[in-house]
Amino acid sequence: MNRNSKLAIGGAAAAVITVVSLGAGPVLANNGKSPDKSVTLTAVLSELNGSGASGTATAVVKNQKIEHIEVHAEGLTPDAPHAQHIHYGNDALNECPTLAQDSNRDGRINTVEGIPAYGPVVVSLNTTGDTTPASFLDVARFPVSRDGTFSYSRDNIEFTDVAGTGYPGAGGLGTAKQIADSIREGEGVLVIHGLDYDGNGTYNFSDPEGASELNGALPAEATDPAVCGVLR
Ligand SMILES: [Cu+2]
Repeated sequence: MNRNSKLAIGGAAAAVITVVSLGAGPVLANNGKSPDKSVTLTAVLSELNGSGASGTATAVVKNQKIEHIEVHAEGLTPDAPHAQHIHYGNDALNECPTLAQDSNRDGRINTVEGIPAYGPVVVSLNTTGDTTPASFLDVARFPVSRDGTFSYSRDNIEFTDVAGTGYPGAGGLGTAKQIADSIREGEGVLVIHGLDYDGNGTYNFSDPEGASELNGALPAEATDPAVCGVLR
């Protein structure tokens, strides 16, 4: 008995299997365009600078457009205009500021001091007309808080390229797509400005806060941030 017999696999040639690509590319959905990116963001707006104000915001963002946005706020300085914006910076914290950002330690966070936290303006939420950052202090086109309250809504606001948003290119330019992608990912910060620190009923230069660091033609009370919330 041959214990060492081996099973011979006689002479079978190795089969060569050739995989032939038929050239089928990836299946393109949506007629060859990339799929729409749509998201609904909400923000709870909390007071800054002891304003006592609060609010909520909701935004429906599709691709590079805000299809609809609503802002509701209360407890603001009555009968006064309130600049409001979406802030964002590629190199910002994408958060609301705290007293840690009060770089001159005067107890107020002015708009510029808040930029490391919330970034520059990328969308200006005016009531009519242009909504690019160029309109960020056009106080005639912002909501006025009757009795300290306002409700704002607007449709079809396009994102635009914005310089100074902290991207690596020249001037820190962010493209509309880069900025919109980040806003949809929850990095935009909604800020409402304007608070009457001393409660004398108006924004004025004679109060200790003086003129705005943004525009000497406006009192600081008109531009300091009053409420803030991250759009997530
Ligand atoms: Cu702002």
